[in-house]
Amino acid sequence: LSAGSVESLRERIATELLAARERTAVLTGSIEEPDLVAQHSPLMSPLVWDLAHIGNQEELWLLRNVGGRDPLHPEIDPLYDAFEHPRSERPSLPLLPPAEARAYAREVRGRVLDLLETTRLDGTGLLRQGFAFGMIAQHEQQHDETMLITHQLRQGPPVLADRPPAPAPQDAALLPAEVLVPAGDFSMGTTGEPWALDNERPAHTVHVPAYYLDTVPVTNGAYQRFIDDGGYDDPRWWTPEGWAHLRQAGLAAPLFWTRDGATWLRRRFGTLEPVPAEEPVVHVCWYEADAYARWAGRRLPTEAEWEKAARHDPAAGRSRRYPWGDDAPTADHANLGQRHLRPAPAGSYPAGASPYGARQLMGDVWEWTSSDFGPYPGFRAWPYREYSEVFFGDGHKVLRGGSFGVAPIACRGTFRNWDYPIRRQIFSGFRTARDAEPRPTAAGAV
Ligand code: AVJ
Ligand code: FE
Repeated sequence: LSAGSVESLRERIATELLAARERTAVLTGSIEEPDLVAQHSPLMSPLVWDLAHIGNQEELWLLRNVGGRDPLHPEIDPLYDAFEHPRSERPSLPLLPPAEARAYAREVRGRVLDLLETTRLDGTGLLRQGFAFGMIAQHEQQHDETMLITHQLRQGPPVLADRPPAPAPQDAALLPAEVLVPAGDFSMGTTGEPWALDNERPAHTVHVPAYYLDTVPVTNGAYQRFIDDGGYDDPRWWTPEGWAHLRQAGLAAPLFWTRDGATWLRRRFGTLEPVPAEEPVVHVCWYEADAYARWAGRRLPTEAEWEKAARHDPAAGRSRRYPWGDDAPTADHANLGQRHLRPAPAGSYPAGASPYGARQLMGDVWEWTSSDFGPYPGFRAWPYREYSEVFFGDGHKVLRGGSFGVAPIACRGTFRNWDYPIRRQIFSGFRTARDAEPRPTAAGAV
């Protein structure tokens, strides 16, 4: 890196760390103390845990591993190690109270900004193009999305200021229902993206047979037709595991939906409102997405299909960072960064369309794929096994694209999220696909 680009990298890191901390302040500052220490769902940590965990990871990776500093408060490390205590146990731990958690995160950050001034950002390993700093800014933003999920699960009146919805799409009614992605190779994953995480690496060629993909995510209106058609009462559409889960958990509609006579209402950050038909459906589990797709005569896309639609540029014959190209997302490209507290109507963001014409692949809702979370060929756990490797082969399904609660720094065409197929407190939706050519049958005949 040239001296000039090292300096602009330093500035970019400082900006990203600040942006993450401002968002953390919104998520933890808008709420009363008892609500910071309470557990709002056994699936989530108390918000005050996320806050101190953010500071603790920052201290571990930047002050200790990069800076070689001694631990500030070694006795608190086990409290904030995500692998030491499951989320359901965290409220019973002797956690730092809110004022101390804030002071700790602030103390770490002050020292990190000093370290940033004196650190060589064009090193190797953790310091290759400032990787550790980028990883930590992403980590804070990932926990900010986690805290946003906790806000959504919390009962009681709203505390987050609602934001105006995204502008209504102009040409949604004119869009084709699906786009064709012709058969061919594409480059999946990345080797050169400086702040990509280990599970996105390395780049490798994948052949993808021709398929059709929904132009936009499945909407609430379309999902209501599945419900109205008895979709939750018909085992034909569900895998055996999905049907067993439906029965045991009593699934009848997306999470946060309630019926009021003939209308569906949803709870969104403390407000009960009619379900908007034109918005992508959110808060469905993988089993629901998979069942809807089968009911519609379709299927979920594989992870490779999703990524090819989002990144492959057929004219140039190469993969790009985002559906619209290589430039960082702006407010015209995608609904990201908690700018709106909801998905944007299907068909929004024409400037964010992919070369194949698919829209809203980035932002709005995480999209379930049919794929299990596993390593790419040549995967190497780095810099710690607990980010990805320990989750491989454990029944997690991959989600792609990112929700309205994902920050631009934590979103790329290669970014992989994962969760269990029963989970739906996350901002999860989906789109469907179908083969464009008949596939060989088991007998080998077409
Ligand atoms: C990538 C969202 C599954 O929250 O468990 C945060 C991100 N890893 N701290 C998670 C993460 C460590 C992770 N997900
Ligand atoms: Fe974490």
